[in-house]
Amino acid sequence: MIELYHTNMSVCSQKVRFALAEKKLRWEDHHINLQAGEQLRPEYLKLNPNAVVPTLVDNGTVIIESLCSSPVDWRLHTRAVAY
Ligand SMILES: N[C@@H](CCC(=O)N[C@@H](CS)C(=O)NCC(=O)O)C(=O)O
Repeated sequence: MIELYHTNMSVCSQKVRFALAEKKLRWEDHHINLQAGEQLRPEYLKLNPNAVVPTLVDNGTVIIESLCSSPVDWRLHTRAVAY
């Protein structure tokens, strides 16, 4: 299951939503309210220590850079980075 932590008024988040829509992938929505400082909550910082959105979690693999999830298949990319 893909989970996306994002916010509406974020171009970085929008790029990932576009990629997910393009790939016709279903995802679980976790809205982060930046104005309320939700990106600074300890549980979110465990996922993304940079305290920014988006954060994509794909079956336990955490991706915190939007560029890694839009132009390429992040599953392949993650494997490429790992080696
Ligand atoms: N390089 C990161 C940058 C992410 C980023 O800067 N996100 C902004 C929104 S577009 C953010 O979360 N800002 C939170 C803040 O400034 O507190 C990416 O592309 O994923």
